[in-house]
Amino acid sequence: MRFSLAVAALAPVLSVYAEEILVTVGAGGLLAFNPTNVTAKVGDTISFQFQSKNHSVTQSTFAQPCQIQTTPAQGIDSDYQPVANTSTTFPQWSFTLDNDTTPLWFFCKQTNPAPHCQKGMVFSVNAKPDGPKSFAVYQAAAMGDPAAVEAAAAASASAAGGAGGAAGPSDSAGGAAQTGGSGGAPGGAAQTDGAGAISGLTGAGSPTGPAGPGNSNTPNSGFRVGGSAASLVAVAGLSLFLL
Ligand SMILES: *[C@@H]1O[C@H](CO)[C@@H](O)[C@H](O)[C@H]1NC(C)=O
Ligand SMILES: *[C@@H]1O[C@H](CO)[C@@H](O)[C@H](O)[C@H]1NC(C)=O
Ligand SMILES: *[C@@H]1O[C@H](CO)[C@@H](O)[C@H](O)[C@H]1NC(C)=O
Ligand SMILES: *[C@@H]1O[C@H](CO)[C@@H](O)[C@H](O)[C@H]1NC(C)=O
Ligand SMILES: [Cu+2]
Repeated sequence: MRFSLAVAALAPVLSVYAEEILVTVGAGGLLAFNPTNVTAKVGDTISFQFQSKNHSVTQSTFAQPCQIQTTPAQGIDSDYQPVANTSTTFPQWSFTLDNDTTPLWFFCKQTNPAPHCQKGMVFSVNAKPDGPKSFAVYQAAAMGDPAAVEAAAAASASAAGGAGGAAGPSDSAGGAAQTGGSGGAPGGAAQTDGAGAISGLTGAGSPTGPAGPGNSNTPNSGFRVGGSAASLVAVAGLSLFLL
């Protein structure tokens, strides 16, 4: 990856304006993300807190809401994040946006005992409410509404060659992903997906584990998770700016 002084000069500006957007997953035992859709800008971190059951945040395309994206790049994926129903700490996973002009689409890949995606457990970033690729159409298509399925396919076909879901967290070439605050507890074997953006995805320790040294100010960590909850952090793109 290239690193330029011009980019370095921007880093303080970006960090001042970057926000952390919090999204709960399965809050109240529901099969839902809350909020269901967010607007974010380059440098913002979208942080998911898994509050119940055994959900995931998995990137799809607009056209196929309940399948992980495989082209033009492998979709990012928190993988399953089980939460014991007696747990008082919750796993967390996040990514940093490196392109805010292309909407991103996500679903929960849990299929046991029934597919959560088809029950509407989907989420979007920067979907345009009034465009053909809206969150509402995406969710309806996920739930199998025939008109929405058709509309999703048509909208994707007409966008082919253009966006196509190209730019996203999975696209930051070189995968300068950096683990943020992982708990210091044992048992957290690093998991590597092999795909670009989540090459740095690292499993944290157990949810009850004490915060480890990873929680302190790692100089090039684009995102930091406080507290003792386990965290899985895939930071794409922005970490380059903070090197
Ligand atoms: C979470 O769900 C996955 C997929 O259904 C399953 O393989 C895994 O065992 C579950 N984990 C727990 C702790 O229930
Ligand atoms: C907790 O989970 C177990 C099985 O995983 C279930 O049998 C039990 O009813 C749950 N308790 C509550 C309070 O939801
Ligand atoms: C998108 O999320 C907002 C809350 O952030 C909600 O008010 C709105 O209804 C959602 N859009 C759709 C289509 O569900
Ligand atoms: C964002 O993605 C779009 C569509 O792939 C692309 O045209 C645009 O150049 C990207 N923007 C940046 C800043 O990379
Ligand atoms: Cu789910």
